[in-house]
Amino acid sequence: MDKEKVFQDAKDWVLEAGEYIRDRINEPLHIETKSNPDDLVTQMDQDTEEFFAGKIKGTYPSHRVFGEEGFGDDVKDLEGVVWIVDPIDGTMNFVHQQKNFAISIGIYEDGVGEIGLIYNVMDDVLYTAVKGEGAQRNGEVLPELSKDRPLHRSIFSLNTTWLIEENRLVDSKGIADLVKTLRSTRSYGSAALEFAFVAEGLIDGYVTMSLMPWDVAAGKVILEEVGGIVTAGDGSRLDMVKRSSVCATRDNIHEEVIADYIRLK
Ligand code: 2AM
Ligand code: CA
Repeated sequence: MDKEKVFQDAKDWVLEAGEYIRDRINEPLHIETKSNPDDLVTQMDQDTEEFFAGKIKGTYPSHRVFGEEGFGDDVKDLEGVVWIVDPIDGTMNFVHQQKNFAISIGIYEDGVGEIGLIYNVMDDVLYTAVKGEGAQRNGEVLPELSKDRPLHRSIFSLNTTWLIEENRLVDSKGIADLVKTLRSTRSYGSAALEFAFVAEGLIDGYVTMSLMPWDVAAGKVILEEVGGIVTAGDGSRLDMVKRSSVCATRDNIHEEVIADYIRLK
């Protein structure tokens, strides 16, 4: 693919979609639920994904679209160019707070993450990366992350769900030990923004036991461009077509977190 042109188009479309959402943020929402009563989706999630699918297919007919709301293709592998799209990441924040949500787009070619964009819509902050060319925040280069700070001086974002003993995915005692070791924890409610905040150095890591590819795709590209490490919770390579656990941190603490704290069930 023509990486520069695809990047420019993606950026234009993300900003356009963001402006559309901001203009309508105070209008009444049409909310439905998906897998459970807390799994929310709005007309805005669907309209925004439809907007991207239309732009992508109209401009790049050979590219595939892998999106949360199903307006794209039925993607089972990452052959060729695949746009992995979350039209609104942090839908619960969108519904309850009308802020703290993001548009997330990762563009992969033959399985390799080449372009990542995360747009914090209400704050008008755009994080971008092109593989091999570094990452930026609103056009300003994001520096490489510290390799010195130890785990006990680190802040992680983490959902408290993983501290509940009867959760199905992880040994909560290991996560509780991690919380005790860390300087502190945060919880932002948008995986994409959590990756972006690690890349920006606001937090040092993000650990979660269940994400879909569209929650991760852009964040992985952006974080890796500033020297961060993104794997599944057991340290293995992320499978970008399946649900997975995720451990995304600065370089020097990643192994320790995997080896000493995350015990997947
Ligand atoms: P969403 O808002 O696009 O659905 C909330 O902690 C984060 O996890 C959000 O990024 C949210 O994405 C994602 N998320 C919510 N429910 C999820 C689920 N069942 N599986 C994977 N990711 C989920
Ligand atoms: Ca979403």
